[in-house]
Amino acid sequence: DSFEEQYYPSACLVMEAGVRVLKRKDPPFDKLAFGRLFPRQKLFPNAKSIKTCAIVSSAGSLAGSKLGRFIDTHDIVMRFNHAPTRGHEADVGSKTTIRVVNSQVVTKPEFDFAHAPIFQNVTIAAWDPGRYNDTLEDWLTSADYDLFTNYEIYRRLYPKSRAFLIDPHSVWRLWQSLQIFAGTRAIRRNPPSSGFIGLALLLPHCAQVDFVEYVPSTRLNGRCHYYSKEMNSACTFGSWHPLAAEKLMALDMNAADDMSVFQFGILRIRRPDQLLC
Ligand code: NCC
Repeated sequence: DSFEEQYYPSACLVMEAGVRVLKRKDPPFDKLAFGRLFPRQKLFPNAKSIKTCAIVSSAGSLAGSKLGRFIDTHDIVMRFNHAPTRGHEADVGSKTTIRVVNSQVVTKPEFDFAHAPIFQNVTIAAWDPGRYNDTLEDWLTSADYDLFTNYEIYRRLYPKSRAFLIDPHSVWRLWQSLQIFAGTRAIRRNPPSSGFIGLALLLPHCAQVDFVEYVPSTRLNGRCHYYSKEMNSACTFGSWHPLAAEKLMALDMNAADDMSVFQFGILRIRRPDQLLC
């Protein structure tokens, strides 16, 4: 096989995973009372007016970046888990449109998902991988962390909230896309990180995504998060999630120059033209 035949744009692979939120009409939820908890709205109601999006990783090297103002200029700003903005505005901005949260954050008492202000007045996309190849029925009883209980509490407390569950099958399809990209190099048999899931969820809605401090810049400082003092390089390079492969794939999709990526810490990913895929 020639090289030409084997090459397929990474952004197309990510789009084809079709990362999505569950809807009321999706079987088996169309027949289950639980499915009526899903919001009727779309994930992004004003889809047509979205031009630029920013994804803010939680990386320690955002500390001192002064990227806050740049981040806040985007139409949509995505953040992860319980990553705060308060007290860090200069570096990470203050606007939050959507939070992608993992099922530990929904479940563990210390995050107080149903009441903490950080999870209010933003769109929530919560995910749990379940087991590879499980059906959605299985997932309801076999999630890694039972996110359903607190999701229900949250939705009943705030019926107007925009809190969605990510289709776990689509998370595993994204893992498969990552494996196709990695080729013969083996990747971890664990789901992608919230960061990569967030990118795949956002890209279909956004012509241009600026992913901040995902591929590490020269500010790399060994810290896990910008909001804590914990030192742990595994947060950046991965131990459980196939994080290094995700970042190589994201870099493969990048359209910005090296100065932007490695000095400023901004990766620019364009939604691929349908003709390209
Ligand atoms: O740390 P976490 O990730 O919340 O970070 C969100 C996303 O930012 C990117 N990141 C983070 C740190 C870093 N140094 N470099 C990065 O690129 C990653 O893309 C990451 O996904 C998660 O993905 O949900 C994760 O969640 C934490 C943890 O559960 C939550 O923060 C709640 O405490 C996981 N850590 C542990 O379970 C100990 C982490 O593995 C993945």
